Amino acid sequence: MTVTSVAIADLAARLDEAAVTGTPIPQLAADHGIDVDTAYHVQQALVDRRLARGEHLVGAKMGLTSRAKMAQVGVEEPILGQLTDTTVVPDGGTADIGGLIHPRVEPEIAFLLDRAPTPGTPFTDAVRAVAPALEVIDSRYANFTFSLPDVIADNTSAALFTVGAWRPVPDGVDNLGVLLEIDGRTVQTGSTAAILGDPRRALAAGVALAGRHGPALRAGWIFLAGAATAAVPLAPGAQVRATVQGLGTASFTTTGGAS
Ligand code: OOG
Ligand code: MG
Repeated sequence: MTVTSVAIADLAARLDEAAVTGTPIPQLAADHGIDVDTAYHVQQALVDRRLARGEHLVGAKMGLTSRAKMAQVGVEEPILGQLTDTTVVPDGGTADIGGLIHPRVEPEIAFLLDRAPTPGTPFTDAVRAVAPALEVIDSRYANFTFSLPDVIADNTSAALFTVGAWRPVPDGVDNLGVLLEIDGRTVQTGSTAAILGDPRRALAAGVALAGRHGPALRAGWIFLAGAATAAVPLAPGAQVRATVQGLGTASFTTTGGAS
């Protein structure tokens, strides 16, 4: 089925409005014949609406790069999304989740891109620094339930993120312990080994997806490799902290209330 550019713009508008108003919507892909390729076009139209409102791209994110994440949402394929400046929460700062629908938080590892990586760029050439990170995801679909094209169109559920202090790239990033704490209690533990066996593979996968579906990754961008553990529901007034072994922590406190 051919999906017209009018239909793509309309679906992007629906997803955008769901995010802006904090109102969940039904899944779109099955009813509108949206395949993976078209879903990335919807994602681009959605992000373009935000850029037209003055937001700027600051990075890209992988999703569904670990078994724990795939199992949690029932989608078994890594996906690529886009990160804008208004979704950055400073490390140690306050994350306002009041306008979100059903936010969840997950621990991440972030890469700072030294140059625009292309297929075959060695990891140590592509990446200038690494950091622990937190991502708040918030599916715009009712019940946090979606198909692969649905979640791609919804910019991979991206909502907010925090990056801790950048560190030089350590000798290995492939087997670092990952911890997620809420209010001082450990709620998830894992290892970066869960991220495609080695989070460097997440960058390679992101480069490949960007090559097929754009936009190309850029020098200076932040790249989130995808959570090593399942995501955890997030309430207001929570103190949230991710630790990645050897890299330190990223943290925020939540305010607001789920609408
Ligand atoms: C999709 C986003 C997944 C990750 O790190 O795996 C993601 C979702 O779970 O809603 O960001
Ligand atoms: Mg994530």
